[in-house]
Formats: sequence, C-alpha cells, structure tokens
Amino acid sequence: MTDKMTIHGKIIPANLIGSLKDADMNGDLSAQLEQDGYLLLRAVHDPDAVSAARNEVLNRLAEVDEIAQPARAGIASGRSTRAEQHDDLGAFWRSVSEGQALRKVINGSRISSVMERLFGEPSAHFSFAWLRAMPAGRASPLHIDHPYMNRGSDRLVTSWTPIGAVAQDEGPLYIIEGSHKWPELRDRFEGLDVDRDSSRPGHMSDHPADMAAEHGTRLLTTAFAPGDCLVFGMFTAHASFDNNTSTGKVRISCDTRFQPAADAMDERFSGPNPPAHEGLGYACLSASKPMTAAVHLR
Ligand SMILES: O=C(O)CCC(=O)C(=O)O
Repeated sequence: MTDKMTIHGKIIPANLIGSLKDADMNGDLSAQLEQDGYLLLRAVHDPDAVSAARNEVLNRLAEVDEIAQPARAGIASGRSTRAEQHDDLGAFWRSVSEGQALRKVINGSRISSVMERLFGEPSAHFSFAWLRAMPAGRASPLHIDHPYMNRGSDRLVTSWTPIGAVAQDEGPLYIIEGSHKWPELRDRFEGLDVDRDSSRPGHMSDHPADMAAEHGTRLLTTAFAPGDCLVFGMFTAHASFDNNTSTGKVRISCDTRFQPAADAMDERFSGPNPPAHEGLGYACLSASKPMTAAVHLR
C-alpha cells in the first residue's frame, strides 16, 4: 500500500504513517478530542443515507458530464460541461452542496447528537458546507482550520465526512499526530484571519512528512467506510493523501463545522446565504470549478 500513499507525488515512508484510532463512543468525547486532537467516529451516519447523498452528488456531476455513466460508480469522465451549462459556478455548487440527501447526513440528527455529547450542551452548525470531489492525482494542502474560520466560537470543530467509502489509496484525510499541541502552530497562526490579512497564507508549504519526522510523529489515516466521520479541532494539522485510484474513482467528501449553539457564530458561514470567503459564497471553493480545471487551494 505504501507505494500508493503519496503526497504531491512523493512516497511517504511506511514508518511515517500510522492508523487513526477509533473513538470510544461510550467514553468522554471531549477528553479524547483534547488528548488526541481528533475523534474517529465509526458508523455515526446511516450508510444508506450516505449512499443516497453520494448518488445525489454523483448525479449532479454526471449532469455536467464530469462523472461517467453509470454515475453511481463515481468514475471521472475526464470531461466537463459545467462552465458551459452554468454561468454562475458558485450557484451551481451551492445547489449541489444544499442537496437534501447530503444535508440529511452532514447536518442530520445523528451527528448533531454526537456533537451535543461532545460539547455537553446543544450544538449548532454552519450553514455553509465544504463539499469536495477529488479526482485522481489531486490532494488538499496541509493546513489548520483556525485561520479560515476564527470569528466566532473558539470551541468550533470540523466534521469531515467521506460521502462513500474511501480506501487508503483513494486520497483519505490524514492528521499529523500530536500537532494540535505544537506551540509553533499557535505562534505561527493564532489570530491570523485569511480574509483580513492576505500577506500570509493560511496553509503550510512545509512537507507534512518532514514535519512529522522532525517531531518524531506520524501522519495518521485510515480507510473510511460509509457512515464514518473524522472530527478535529481548529489547531490539528491535516490534509489529504493524493488520490491514487487505479479506477478513476473520484473521492467525495464534505466538511462541516459544529459549535455550541450558545456561542457566537462566524457570520461568513452562517445564515441562509452565507457570504463565505471574500463574499464569494460557494464560488470561493475550488470544488465549484470544473473538475477538469487547474487546482486552487480551498
Ligand atoms: O477533504 C479534504 O481534502 C480536505 C478537508 C479539509 O481540509 C477539512 O476538513 O478542513
């Protein structure tokens, strides 16, 4: 497997890759998040609901000829008519991101009740959602979430949901073990707001394997099954492995954000028409661009 575990084409040595451990769902979720910087929640969502969400997204991508028929296989066609069919790419991506079946999973009662247990009080979620369709060869850059969404609650957490199974060679998310406790990440990023300070990037260009090796830690990942999700805090360094699928399968995932309902919410990502970064709405996401287009960073 390790020859298929690459980041920007570089093979990651096996000794630098470890397994995310399953959260103890009956234990203290808050203490586990504090200790590990993440919670791997297995089977938190209904797999049938995830499958319905997956088909909903794939059918929308097939409509713009980016997914080959039968759409449920999730294989990239290598083509796109998205830009020809949709003048407003942000509006198109918003309509996909607000699909009923998708929202039933990512904002549903199952994950909301886990969040209530995590916070020990009622939870709320951003209305904005970061849906991604990652074709072969593509990966997300290394970053922490804090600089992108720090105008509201400091108890905000990310919930990363694979919309369908993601094998280890299909570009799963990884976190850098122990990074949530690294003072250097706080020194470098705490208080940075990428929409107010464009002089400093929010992501890191350091190679994650080098960072892990320097700290004597590893990149933690796993194979994800439909229904799983990975929760982490705002200072946990994370990104994805390259999608090295040999079948052309696109990795579909969605990140959402939860917080205690009583806390202030970052207004960029809340309400019926969230302005998101730079007021661009869903057009701020690289996923709003045709899958065949050059890669951007969000
Ligand atoms: O899905 C990905 O590739 C990246 C997800 C991510 O960066 C996040 O959940 O914050």
